[in-house]
Amino acid sequence: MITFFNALHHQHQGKLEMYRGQLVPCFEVPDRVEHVLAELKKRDLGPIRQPESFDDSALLGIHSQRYLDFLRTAWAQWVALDPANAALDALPSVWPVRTLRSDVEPANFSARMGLYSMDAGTPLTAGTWAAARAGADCALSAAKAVAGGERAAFALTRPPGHHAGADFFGGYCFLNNAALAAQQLRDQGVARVAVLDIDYHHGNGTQACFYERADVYFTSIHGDPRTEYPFYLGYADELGAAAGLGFNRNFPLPRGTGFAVWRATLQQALQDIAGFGAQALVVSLGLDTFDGDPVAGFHLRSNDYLAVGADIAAAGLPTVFVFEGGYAVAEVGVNAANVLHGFAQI
Ligand code: Q9C
Ligand code: ZN
Repeated sequence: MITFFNALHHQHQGKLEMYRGQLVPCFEVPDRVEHVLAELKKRDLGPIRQPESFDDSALLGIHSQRYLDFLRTAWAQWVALDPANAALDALPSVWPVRTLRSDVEPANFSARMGLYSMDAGTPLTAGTWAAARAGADCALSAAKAVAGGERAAFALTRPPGHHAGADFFGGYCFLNNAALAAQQLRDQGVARVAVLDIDYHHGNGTQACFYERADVYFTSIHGDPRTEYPFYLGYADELGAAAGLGFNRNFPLPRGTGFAVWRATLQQALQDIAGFGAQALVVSLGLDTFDGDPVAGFHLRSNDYLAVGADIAAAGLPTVFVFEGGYAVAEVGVNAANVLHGFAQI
């Protein structure tokens, strides 16, 4: 397995996120991928490389031009408002909800932040664009390697991606790395691609990208959105629409779910992926299903992740793993490496 590592990831370093009426320290920290990298180096899981640079056309298969233009220039606009802003992160505080217009792009910076976001928990920082852009290159490189005949590749990057939509950020995500990988596999000639999202949180962004498409199947196992972020998507009755009807399946599970039920659900999702006739698989690899995760509520243990990897390998598909959530920083390296190790042993 080849790992594509985002050496620029630390350029995205949020300070505070809004949570229950307070600004609290960000959970999505650079140390997360450093722990994964350190653990990969201890094991014999294959080479660790820098990604290839893709041009923006690879992003435009998933994201809108105006969103990319905003992300690329947002920090400069924020600092232009007041030079003192350079010491702060930018957070949105107003959104175009129902009855308000999202087709117009106001000149006001705060209004534009709200237009292109879904929550106030995702700070935009000086290096956000550089980090997210290089992370997308990791996901695209991993997909290209797998399309080219590698059995598996791992995009080791942050910020994560699966909450980001075609034209919005949120849930600590800016560019949807898993969606970009799936689209890249399609562009490289793979006819049927499945995305399996095993982050604790529903991959609303990825689902939305492919909701009306029959060529990319999306399935997700996650905390029930009635109580868990992202709240407004991820329910069992979301089956796809138009040409995509029947190509989307969600498995919301109650907060508190343990490995036995979670694993049986994984088996069902993998059976569905086989039934779809997938020729390649993208795994949104969140490790926030871990028992000790500070923002989530499932109870998987470190050893369980070996079995997760083995179960995914048993599907027998060329596989791109994309790093997503997982906020128990001291354990996230072992947990991620266990999935990849379990996969590689089959
Ligand atoms: N105080 C990913 O795992 N809300 N995103 C958490 C914590 C947002 C998680 C509240 C969770 C987003 C990629
Ligand atoms: Zn998550």
